[in-house]
Amino acid sequence: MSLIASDHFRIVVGLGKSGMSLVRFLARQGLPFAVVDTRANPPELATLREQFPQVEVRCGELDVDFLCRASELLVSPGLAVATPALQAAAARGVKLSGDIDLFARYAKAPIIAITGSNAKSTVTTLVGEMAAAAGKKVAVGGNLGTPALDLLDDSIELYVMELSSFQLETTDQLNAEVATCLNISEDHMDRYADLPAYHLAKHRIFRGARQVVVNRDDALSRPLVADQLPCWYFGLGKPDFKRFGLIEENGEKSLGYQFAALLPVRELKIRGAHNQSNALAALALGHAVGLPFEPMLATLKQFAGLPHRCQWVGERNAVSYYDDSKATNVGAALAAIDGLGADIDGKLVLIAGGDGKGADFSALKKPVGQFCRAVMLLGRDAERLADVLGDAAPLIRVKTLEEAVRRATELAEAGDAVLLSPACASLDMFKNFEERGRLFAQAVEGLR
Ligand code: UMA
Ligand code: ADP
Repeated sequence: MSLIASDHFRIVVGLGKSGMSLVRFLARQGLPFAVVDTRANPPELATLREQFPQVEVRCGELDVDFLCRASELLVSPGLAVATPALQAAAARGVKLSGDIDLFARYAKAPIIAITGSNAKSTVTTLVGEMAAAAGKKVAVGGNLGTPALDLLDDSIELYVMELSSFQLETTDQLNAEVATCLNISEDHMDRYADLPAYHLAKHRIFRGARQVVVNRDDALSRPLVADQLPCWYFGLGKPDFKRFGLIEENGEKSLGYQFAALLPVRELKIRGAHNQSNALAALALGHAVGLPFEPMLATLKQFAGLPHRCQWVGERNAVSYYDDSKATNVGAALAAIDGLGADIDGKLVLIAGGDGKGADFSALKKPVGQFCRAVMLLGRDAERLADVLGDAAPLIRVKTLEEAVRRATELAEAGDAVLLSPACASLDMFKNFEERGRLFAQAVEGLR
């Protein structure tokens, strides 16, 4: 029995990675559909024309009358549901949906669903590795890596999904076995009217969840769900019944569950309080689906972190260089400045700036004042950052990442760290955060 009606005509909105995964899925099911994209030349156009020449594609401004020929629009995450043409179609009775909704309808194995402003990729990867270590046939993806629909396979025993607020906007019922919103801080304020609107999108992850994992250090992560729903907590405080936390005994901190220490923090390769929180979240999620502690702890001991997340990339004259290019919002940069700042003997020379996505940078002023020797300012929102940072630290405007690394190196003293943690997206100057990180590492490599 097909789970979606075959007599309905659908339109895939957007022809990027998600759009192309939708095309493959609908074609596999033999369902009728067309594709639209607002861009004149969307990234997957050539692939679509080559592999599915029979599919109608319309590029350019969205035509509401055409959209209304569909019973359902499958909207890519890059387009907001609030887009006027999509809203006009919805007002005329067309259903708005997305790839994650479809994925949830077809997935036959339990889903671990992970969202949050930061730490999604780290925790998703960790839980995926824990499940594999426990011998499960696991599929990992979503906002990270492989699009959700491309993961569907009836032999899979567990799905571990990173989901963005963009994907959740079109997700009606996810029905996850366990869902979590790891943390909430301001991000994507160029897409959402305000923080509550962004929060609302993220919390759609809890729809139909059978269990939830809650960060007790972040009130905004707490879902509005029925009291009887099984709930597992994590946080940096002392754990209690059904809680994961940090236990301190004889001056040594350990990850713990309920009243037992599980693993000394010093055995983790990932550094900083934020990463201890991430390790605890991963343990809570794995425990909720019945993964044994032994393989989960073995995974934690081996996991060295993902590239571009506070990644050590080199040392010159007793100055360390860290690539935190994935810090595309203020919350992530705060975690790096506070975490690394408290960890090193010297001071930080920070490289920040880029596309601020409408964020309020003011929370950066205090930690910059406390931990930074100087700040190199780069990219479109450099002046907005400068206005907020004021006299917290000397501010130096630079034009390129290479210049930023060179000037930072001139200022850094032995024991200091040069930290690329931009608090901004990269797209004003780079292809993506990976390219920004790679160029930073190259500039460090090129230092004499
Ligand atoms: N776009 C248009 N017109 C359209 C459709 C898209 O201009 O008709 C633009 C969007 O505004 C956006 C870009 O095209 O700037 C890409 O959008 P898309 O929906 O085609 O993106 P995909 O290629 O399908 O990739 C998406 C996720 N991208 C976004 O949400 C922007 C990818 O996450 C994800 O890996 C992929 O689906 C597979 O699931 C990337 C991302 O940046 C890594 N995510 C954001 C983040 O992590 O902060 C949410
Ligand atoms: P996401 O997929 O949500 O963007 P990542 O794991 O890729 O999350 O990390 C993104 C950024 O957030 C990195 O700069 C990383 O150092 C930082 N980060 C990781 N964990 C946390 C946390 N618990 N709180 C705040 N920032 C974090």
